[in-house]
Parts: sequence; structure tokens; C-alpha cells
Amino acid sequence: MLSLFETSKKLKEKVAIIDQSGAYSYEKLLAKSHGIASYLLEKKNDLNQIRVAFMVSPGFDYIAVQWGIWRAGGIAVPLCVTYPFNSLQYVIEDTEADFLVVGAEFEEILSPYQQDPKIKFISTKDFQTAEKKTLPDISKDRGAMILYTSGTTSLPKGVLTTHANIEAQISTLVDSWRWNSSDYTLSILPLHHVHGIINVNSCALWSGATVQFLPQFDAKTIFEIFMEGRVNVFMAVPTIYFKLISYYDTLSKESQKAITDRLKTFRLMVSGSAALPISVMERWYQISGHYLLERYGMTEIGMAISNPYQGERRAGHIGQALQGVEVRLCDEQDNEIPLDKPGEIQIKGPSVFKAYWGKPEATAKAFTKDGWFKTGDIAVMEAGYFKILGRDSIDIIKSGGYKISALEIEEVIRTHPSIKDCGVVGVPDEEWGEKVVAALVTKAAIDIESLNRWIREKIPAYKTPRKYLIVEDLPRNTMGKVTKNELKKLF
Ligand code: MCA
Ligand code: AMP
Repeated sequence: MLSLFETSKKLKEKVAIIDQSGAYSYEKLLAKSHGIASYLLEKKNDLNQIRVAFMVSPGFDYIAVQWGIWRAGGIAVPLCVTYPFNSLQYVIEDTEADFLVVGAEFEEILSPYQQDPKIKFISTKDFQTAEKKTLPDISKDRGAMILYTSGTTSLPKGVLTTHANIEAQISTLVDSWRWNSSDYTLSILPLHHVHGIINVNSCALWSGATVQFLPQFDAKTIFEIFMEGRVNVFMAVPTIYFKLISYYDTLSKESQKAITDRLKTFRLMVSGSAALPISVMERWYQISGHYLLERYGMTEIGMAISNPYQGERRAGHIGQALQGVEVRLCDEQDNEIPLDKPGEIQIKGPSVFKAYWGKPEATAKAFTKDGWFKTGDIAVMEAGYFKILGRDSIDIIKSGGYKISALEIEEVIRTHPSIKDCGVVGVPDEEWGEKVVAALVTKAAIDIESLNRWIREKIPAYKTPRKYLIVEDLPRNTMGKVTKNELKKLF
């Protein structure tokens, strides 16, 4: 049996999940996921790593479907619930999913697949009557999940992790951050990325803790849930802490004091996915009495570097290598360099992913000859703590914790009939980390609002530029290449 489910077998009546439809015990979660696994198996004994894409709202059903896929031997491909059809189609077709599991609220957007002979369209309602079959034994080196990440190529790549990778990613965090069965966390992050899937949900359920779901971010509701008195572990991206601070600052002194008193009782508060501004860390300390524990990770590796659970959590730094993770800094030729010199972070260990799905060349390029994963992030060690200095590619933007490829957005914009050329960059922004902006060279007069609507139908809202500038030409170097640093200055 996969280790993720071991604790749940012992906990029986303990509440695993709370969502808008009610509270669910570990026993219920195991039973439901067993039913789903049996339904997916139909007459087979093992799904043998076929891809099962699923679009289900965060909550009990999402976890039951994810566990059901794993227990039946399939590879889970979670679909982002806010994606437009084009982006969903890309993931479904790139993974060559055989099954598509769809929550009732998403049947309409995915209806083009209802009659598709290549894919089996399954509504979550179909699981209600499933009988329980004997489930396969799954070896841990088999593929478990594919998550999509943007990079220096124009289209997102699928990151394939095995059960062993996922177990390593979870267990190192459970140990390092002392997850335990008396913990209670609030799950608010999107569930097509590692942060929400592994660090929050999987660590909690591995430990026998309780996860309460809030399907959509809302600062007021988050504070209301905090004030109910059960949450003691909270993890989010810096933008969310920024938004919580902005909301807190609008409250009466009385409400602020009540919130502060409550937050002081939390066991752990973590920030990650993007650099935590020192101003946010300091203000959150005043509000909550907690120095946020900042850590560093990536879709391909889970979490790699973390400030300590006990000991100094240093602002502007990401800490030290987590247990079981090897970290080194390298020059451009992949030679290891001393940690006090800036270099690329390279990672080795059991949590490192298996391959980019269907992209052997990209996979080979991502590793050094001696098997280290090249993160593309530049760091240095200062007095025992790693500090991120930047990235090796200007075309990767981090906004609201999401990794976004400038090239992907440019390719979409260039297909608009009135656009001759464009350049997309990320500009610094206190709230979002970076904001996506686009410079446009036009062929004909263009209405920016309708262009923005047109883009939104093609790519997710969080990748859509926040500002546009019409220019005569893009700044270029003598080789004719667009100089993105110059482009940034225009904004
Ligand atoms: C939403 N908007 C954005 C973004 N998201 N703008 C720029 N960047 C974004 N990321 C825009 C919307 O298009 C909308 O614009 C306006 O902001 C409000 O949208 P809304 O959906 O209401 O935003 P929100 O609900 O306030 O969402 C903000 C958020 C969200 C909660 C911070 O972005 C979020 O959940 N981020 C977390 C991402 C995450 O989990 N990343 C982890 C991946 P308009 O007003 O024009 O309509 S990284 C990872 O997994 C690695 C391993 C790691 O290290 O953790
Ligand atoms: P993703 O591909 O979405 O998993 O994003 C991974 C990237 O997020 C890393 O390569 C870093 O660039 C960035 N990142 C994650 N955590 C931090 C952090 N604490 N500080 C700075 N950047 C971070």
C-alpha cells in the first residue's frame, strides 16, 4: 500500500476533510476512493499508468478522485478549475488522457469531450454506485502525477513524478515542519500545483491532520475561518499574505486585536512559491507574532530548501537544504563552485521528478551529465542561509506565485490579426511579485479591451497581461534580438 494511505487506515472516525458539503472521516475518504478506483478499473486489474485527467472543485471529491486514480494504478492529471477551454485541451491532449473525470459544474466547459471516441468522459455522479474491487499493488517507481509548468519553451511542460518522488516530497516536509495528527489546515491554493497538492493537502493527510477547503481566495472569509479557532497551520504565497495584510489594515482596532490574539496560537505559518518581500514578513510578524517560514521549491523537485522550524527564520533568505535533498551551486559549465559565490542551484535526491512528459530532449537538457537537476535559479549562501538572487531567464515571470512564460503569451498575441509583433515582460510589483505586461507593434488600429478579452479566451486569467503599451518598434540589440531589459524600462 502507498504510504500516503497508511495513516488513514488507522484513523477511521477522525475528520480528514471539511468542505462546503460537510465533514468527512478518513474511513469515508478511503471508502470513497476505493469505490472510485473500482469504477475506473472496470474489468481491469490495474490502470497501468494510463492518464486520468480530472476537473473537480477543491474539496472531498477532489481528494477522493486523486486517491482513487492512484489506488487504481493511474497517473493523476489535475486540471485547473479556472482555465479556459484551450488551456484544458492542451493538457488533456498532451498527456493523451484516456479518462476525463468531471465535476458537475465543469461538464459544460468540457462538453466537447462528451462524444470524443478517444477519451472516456466520466461524471463524478457516476461514482455513486461503484462496487469495491480488489485493488492492485503499485510499485513506487511508477508514474503517479503530471503537473504542468511553464519554462523557457513557449508551451508548458508536463512534469511526471513517481509515487516514490511524491512520498519523498511529503515525508521530508512532514518531518521538517513537524506535521502531526492534531494539526488543522486551511487549503486555499489552486490544486494543479505542488504547493497546494503536496505541501498543504498531502502533508496534512499523510499525518492524519484535518484539511478544511475554501475553494476561492477571499481575505474576509479566511479571517472568519481563522476566528472559528481550529486552524493552526497555514501556507500561502506572498501575494496572499499581502492581500490578508491589506484587508486586516481596514479592520477596527478591536477586530484586529482579536485576530492577532488568534493568530498567535497557530503552530506554523509558511510562505513560498515566490520571494517573500521583507516588508511583508515584518508586517505579518507585527500582525500575527509569527516569522513566516520561507522555503524554496519547484514543480520538478518539490521543496528543496527551507528556513528552520526551530531557530532563526531569516528575512530575504530561503534557508538550508531539506533533509534528503542535496543542493549545490554551479557555474555556467555546471562546475560546482563555493557556496559563497553566486551560482545556479542544482538539486539531487529522491524527490526529483522522473521526466518531462513526452519530451526526452527537454528532460536530458534539464539535468547535468552527472544527474543534477538544473533549476535555473541563481543563489548564494550568506552566513549559512541560501538567498535567491534571480533567474537565468528573463522570460520566466512569477506573478501571484504562478510561474508564467513570456514566450507562451507572446506566441498567442502574435496570432491576433491586428498584431505585427509583441514583447512580454514581468515588471516588479509589491502585491503580485511581478506583473505581466505587453508591448505591442500593431498592423491596424486596435481596441485594447477587446484584445484583452480575446487573450483571456485563450490563456488563463493569471497569465493575461495587466498592461499594454503600443510602440513603433521593440527595442533590439545589434543582432536584432529584442532586449527585454530595455523593454521593461518602457513600463
Ligand atoms: C489573478 N490575477 C492575477 C493573478 N491571479 N494577476 C496577476 N497574477 C496572478 N497570479 C488577476 C485576475 O486575472 C483578476 O484580474 C484579478 O487578479 C483578481 O482575480 P482573482 O481570481 O479574484 O484573484 P485572486 O482570487 O485574488 O487570486 C490571487 C491569488 C491567486 C489567490 C494570489 O493568484 C493564487 O491562488 N495564487 C497561488 C498560485 C500558486 O499556488 N502557485 C504555486 C505554484 P481582473 O480584475 O482583471 O479580472 S509554485 C509551486 O507549486 C512551487 C513548487 C512552489 O515553490 O510552491
Ligand atoms: P514552479 O515551477 O511554479 O514550481 O515555480 C518554481 C519557481 O518558483 C522556482 O524555480 C523559483 O524561481 C520560484 N520560487 C519558489 N519559492 C521561492 C522563494 N521562496 N523565493 C524565491 N523564488 C521562489
